This record gives sequence, structure tokens and C-alpha cells, in this order.
Amino acid sequence: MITIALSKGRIFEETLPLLAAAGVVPAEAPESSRKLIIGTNRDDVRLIIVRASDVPTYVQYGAADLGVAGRDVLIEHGGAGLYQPLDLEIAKCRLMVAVQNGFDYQGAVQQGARLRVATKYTDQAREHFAAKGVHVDLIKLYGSMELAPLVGLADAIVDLVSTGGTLKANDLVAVEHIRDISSRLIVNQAALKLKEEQIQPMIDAFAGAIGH
Ligand code: PRT
Ligand code: MG
Repeated sequence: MITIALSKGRIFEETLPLLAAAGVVPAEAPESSRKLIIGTNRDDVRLIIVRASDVPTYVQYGAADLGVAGRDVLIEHGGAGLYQPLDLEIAKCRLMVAVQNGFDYQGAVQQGARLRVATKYTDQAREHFAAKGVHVDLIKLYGSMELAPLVGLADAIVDLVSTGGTLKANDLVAVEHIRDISSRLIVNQAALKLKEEQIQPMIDAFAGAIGH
């Protein structure tokens, strides 16, 4: 049995064509089912539905053989025990610094001000501001980062941006690009050795589907 860990939403949707290329069709959609284990047309393949940030953990411990996770999540996780053979180039976005419209970010940085930054991505934010020599107090949040500058919790946020619609709707502007993000196929290293005959063809099918 091969177990693949996916999160609901954009990662599940964008992984569907890649699974199809490997001959795997889920028996139901996670949005309409409450099941956390979803069977497929193949007796030897099942999907488990977990939080996006938990995918690397399930694969690291071998509870799933394979998974799909954003680079944002993989960097925060650290990647221990994970083989990362493919950038799937799905669920693309950018990790950005954003502030409320009218806040003089460049001015504050030039004056050497200490900035309060709210984010879910504390490791990446710490590294980014340290490299620039900007002093920050990081405030860890688990979601809705866009709210923080509007209610005085933070001067800036570090968050993912895709269309820019969420920033715009909340009177925020992006002021710095930290990195481009896409999702990767991750594989448990021990599982790859033990179940190579099943796992390697799946990696090859995914690679073929993205034109590698
Ligand atoms: O939603 P939940 O709290 O359960 O978990 P999650 O946000 O970690 O999962 P999910 O499924 O939303 O995201 C999974 C992965 O998709 C992330 O780890 C990213 O690698 C990738 N991804 C791509 C995104 C986005 N685009 C994205 N736009 N993840 C989140 N967003 C959010 C962003 O945080 C912001 O709140 O969407 C909002 C901005 O979108 P725009 O289009 O308005 O700019
Ligand atoms: Mg989300």
C-alpha cells in the first residue's frame, strides 16, 4: 500500500492531474467528504487529507510515503528525513513583506526603526530581516495575518500573496519580495528504498506530467 498525504483546497485540486498521469483517481473529493482517508481506483494507493503544514510531518515519520507541500511549509519544517525529487510548479505564490497603505516602510528601515512583524513564517521572516540588518520583533500568528497592521498589532506582515486581492481588500501594499513559492513532491527516504518498485514509477509519472 502506498499512502499519499495531501491538503484540501488548491494543493489537492492542482495535484489531481498529476495523480491522473500516474493512473490514480480518488474515489471521492475531500471538500464533499468528511473522510480523512480516501481510497482510489487503485487498490494499492490511498490518500490522507491533512493540514498543509502537517504534510511534511506525516511523510517524515513514514505515516505517508509521499506528499505534496509548499516550499513555505518545507522551509519552516526543515526537511529532515524527506527526499524532494520534484518541484511540481503548482500552487504558486510569493512570500512578501506588506504594510498598511501610507506606512513609510523604506523610511522606517532607513531610520533604523525597530519593526513589529506579524507572521506564520517566523523562521523565514527572521532570516530575511537579519540579512537586511533590520531589527524586528516577530509576532507569531496562525492565520489572517492581513488583519494585524489594521488593528495596530504589527507594522508589517510576512505572508503569501498570489493574486494580491487579499492585500488590496485590506488596504495593504506589498513592499518586499522574499521568495517565489511553489509546491514540491516529498518522499519518505526509507519508504523509497523499501517500496521502490511502487514509488519510483509514481515519481516518474509526476515528472512526465510536468514535462521533466
Ligand atoms: O488554510 P489553512 O490554514 O488550512 O492552511 P494553509 O493556508 O497552510 O493551506 P492552503 O491550502 O491555503 O495553502 C497550501 C499551500 O498553497 C501553501 O502552503 C502555499 O504553498 C500555497 N499557496 C499558494 C497559498 C497561496 N497561494 C495563497 N494565496 N497559500 C495561501 N495563500 C493565502 C495567503 O496566505 C493569503 O491569506 O491566500 C491569501 C492571499 O491570496 P491572494 O490571491 O488574495 O493574493
Ligand atoms: Mg489557507
